[in-house]
Amino acid sequence: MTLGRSLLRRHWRLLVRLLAIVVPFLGLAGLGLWHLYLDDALLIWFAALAALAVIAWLATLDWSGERALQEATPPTPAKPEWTPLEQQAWADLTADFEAIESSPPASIEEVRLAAMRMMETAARRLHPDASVPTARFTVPDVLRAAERGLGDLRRQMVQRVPGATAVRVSDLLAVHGHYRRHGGWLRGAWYLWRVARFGMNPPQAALQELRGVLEGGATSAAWQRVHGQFARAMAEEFARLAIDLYGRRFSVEVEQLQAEIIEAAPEAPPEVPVRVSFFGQVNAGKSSLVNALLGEVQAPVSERRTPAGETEFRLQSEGRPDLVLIDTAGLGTDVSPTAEARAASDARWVAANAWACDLVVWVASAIQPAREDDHRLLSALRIEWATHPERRTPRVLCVVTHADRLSPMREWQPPYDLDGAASGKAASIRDACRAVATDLCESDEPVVPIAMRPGTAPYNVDALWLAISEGLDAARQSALHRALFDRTRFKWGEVARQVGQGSRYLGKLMFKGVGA
Ligand SMILES: Nc1nc2c(ncn2[C@@H]2O[C@H](COP(=O)(O)OP(=O)(O)OP(=O)(O)O)[C@@H](O)[C@H]2O)c(=O)[nH]1
Ligand SMILES: [Mg+2]
Repeated sequence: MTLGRSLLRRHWRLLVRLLAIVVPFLGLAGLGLWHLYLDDALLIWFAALAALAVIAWLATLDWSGERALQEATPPTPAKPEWTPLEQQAWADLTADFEAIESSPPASIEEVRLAAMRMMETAARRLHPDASVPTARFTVPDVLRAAERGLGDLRRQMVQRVPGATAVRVSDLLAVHGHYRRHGGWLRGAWYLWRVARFGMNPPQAALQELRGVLEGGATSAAWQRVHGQFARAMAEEFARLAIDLYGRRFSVEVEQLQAEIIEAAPEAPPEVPVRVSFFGQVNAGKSSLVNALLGEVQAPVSERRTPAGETEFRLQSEGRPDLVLIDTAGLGTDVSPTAEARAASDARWVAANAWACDLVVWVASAIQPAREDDHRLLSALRIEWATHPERRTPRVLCVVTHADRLSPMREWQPPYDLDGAASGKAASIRDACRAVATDLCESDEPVVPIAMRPGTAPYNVDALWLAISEGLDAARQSALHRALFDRTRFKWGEVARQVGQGSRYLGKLMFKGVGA
């Protein structure tokens, strides 16, 4: 019902035009032109036809921009894997898409100008500080962009253009040649026929002429709309390429990256693993939480100690996502004497941790209500993330441990209904979660209560798995972007390899010739 209404609201002018064309002919079919003539109703019928033609013409007029508003194509959403900055570039380009749809470029020069304008918009947004932002790409990047653009175009043609794979260019040239040679004759014959039919049956000829005019108007309006939408689709495709180009997304092939990952760990799934960092105060329960997650799985895990002193565990198990769990050292051990020394140590901590993972699990103990360190460092992380919209930021998830140690202390009979909060324990757990949410979390970040009493099965780990899996898509995008970002940094080793291969190729050319 609503769909029908919205279609009617958007396309009522088209409907009026169609009715204006169709109704008189339906009338003709019912009554017959001859009867109209006999009943002296032919003039009335012509008058009705003229009135409908006027209505159809009025419907094509644009009253105070209302039509543009009603018929505007809804904006196409940005690609989910883009960074906030790339999403902004897409939003900037929306004005261009609308302009192109309402007046599509009519010449190659106009297409070139529109393309340059879009590239400039994307480049300025993605490289605001560069002196020549439009030149911020490498030659292999632009070749890769062209390869993808042309590949997409080929796919579209093969799928959507009838006869695209059967009709050769020579066939088209032959048709064009025939038309140029014989088109004049054909057009002349058509005009002759139109004059002749006036002699044979004047009312019918007049009707057919009128219908031609009306239909011509309707089809040209429809054609303009199709033309505009096609131009917009092309512009959007081009803009996607431009954003990927200036976002350096063509610098590394995802397939190449995956091949490297398989080479590094043949037994692992062929995707960039999502890195989950566990931060929190000393004794908050970070290591216990990592163990609780690892303890859930049957497969063995590999453990690795990083130079920074963290321990990384690769979690690989049937039915669980491929994750690297990073158990970090507790916060709050820094006893710097001065504010400057503390600020410097915070900055070092942020530099080491802000971009090292795709999901942050902030572990806060329900029985350690002093959270200044957590708040200060998490805020510092958020500031670092906000100042780099060109990168994908990790999601944050808060976990409240030691739920079993809340009052009443002696009671521990999970599971608890935290929404209903019937018992005193459930109310305490809920209050602890609210306190952590207020102290540390932003509105859309989940808070999961957990209890890991030594010697007993951990409570509520399933809810944590659920929260992790809900953020997993975003975390995967972030993992891929982090890997791409690391790979596009300048590397001396790669340059040395290229120099070696280039010199070997030159040597071959000089001593053996091209075919060697
Ligand atoms: N009762 C109870 N004890 C817990 C819970 N979580 C952790 N513990 C205990 O708290 C102590 C500290 O836990 P850890 O997991 O080592 O804490 P951590 O955050 O890794 O500490 P650091 O590595 O020193 O920063 C251990 O004795 C755990 O058994 C919990 O939910 N309930
Ligand atoms: Mg620990």
